[in-house]
Amino acid sequence: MKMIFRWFPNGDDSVKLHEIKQIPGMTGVATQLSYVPVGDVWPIEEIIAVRDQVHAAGLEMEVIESVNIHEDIKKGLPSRDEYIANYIETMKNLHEAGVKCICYNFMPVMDWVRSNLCEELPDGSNSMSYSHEKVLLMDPHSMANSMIQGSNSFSLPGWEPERFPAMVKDIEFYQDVSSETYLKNISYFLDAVMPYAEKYDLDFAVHPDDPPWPIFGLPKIITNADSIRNFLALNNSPRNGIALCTGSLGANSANDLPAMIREFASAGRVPFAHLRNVKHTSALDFQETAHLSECGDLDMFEIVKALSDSGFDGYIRPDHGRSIWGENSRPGYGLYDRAIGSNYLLGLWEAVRKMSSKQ
Ligand code: CS2
Ligand code: MN
Repeated sequence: MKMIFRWFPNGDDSVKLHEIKQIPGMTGVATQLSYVPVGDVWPIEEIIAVRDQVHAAGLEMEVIESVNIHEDIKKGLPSRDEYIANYIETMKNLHEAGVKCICYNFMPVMDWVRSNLCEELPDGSNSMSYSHEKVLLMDPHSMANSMIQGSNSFSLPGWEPERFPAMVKDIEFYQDVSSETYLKNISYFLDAVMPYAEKYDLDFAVHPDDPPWPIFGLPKIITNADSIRNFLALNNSPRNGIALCTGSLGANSANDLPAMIREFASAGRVPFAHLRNVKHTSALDFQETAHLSECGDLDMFEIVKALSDSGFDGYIRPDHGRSIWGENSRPGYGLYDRAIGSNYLLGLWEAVRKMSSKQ
């Protein structure tokens, strides 16, 4: 297992590499060329320049989060072949730079959605929250505006401004796309890239839908154990895996995360885990919390134990943290709370490993 930290290059992060290096147990970063337009090839020189910067700080760059998928691939348009060819070229370049795992998502139009990026918690810290009722009252533009306004001037993953002009039309397009058709479009992509994932030794980790239920009438495909089974069955390459995000899947209290981990990690299909906690405020509402089990509704001990018992040997990163101690950062991606969270998770990992070796 390797503990890593999400970091954005080119000055687009309040957190510095040397600060990440000072977090005990941290081996590397999950990063991305966030400024390359979705669908373009990532130039090898630029990948290597970022990698060298990461290496100079004494960290590894084995995970990319995310190489995003062009909307034409998701829509199944004829132009998808060109974008898939570019994706494969990017995979080759990442492999040459020593990357081992690519995290991505297949969420149509928008990545994760929250109704509030800065909700105050009882202790005076703040974190992101989701109210389904509030989201239903928003149209895509007001949603995009509220995300950008709450972003503290950092780029928000999945909310790149170049996506906005087409957003309403894209949402309309998907109103007639059934889940079956959408799954066929995913299958087409997987069939094209998996042979190269094998050739270039790249584990693919698809991120679950966040939140794990439909909004704006968009198809959702990775929300629970059944849908993950379907997704994995689309392509049986062992490289076709999931990014097990406990916060995204855990927003639905019906999801039994330790059971899901036991099933999918034991099958070798979990190369990457995002660990964070959530508190359900009602069936479709939740608040992100500190990582500690007692702060939310997820049992982080059981989650880490399930990973260890399943022989998990991939990457873990602390996912979204709270904003504490007056830190000004990209929402969910400050230094302090994620550093605390990572060391809590490493403590759990050490404990379950030592306990299991004594049995
Ligand atoms: C999010 C996503 O929960 C998360 O990890 O911040 O933006 C995530 O990085 C992407 O969905 C992965 O492609
Ligand atoms: Mn996540």
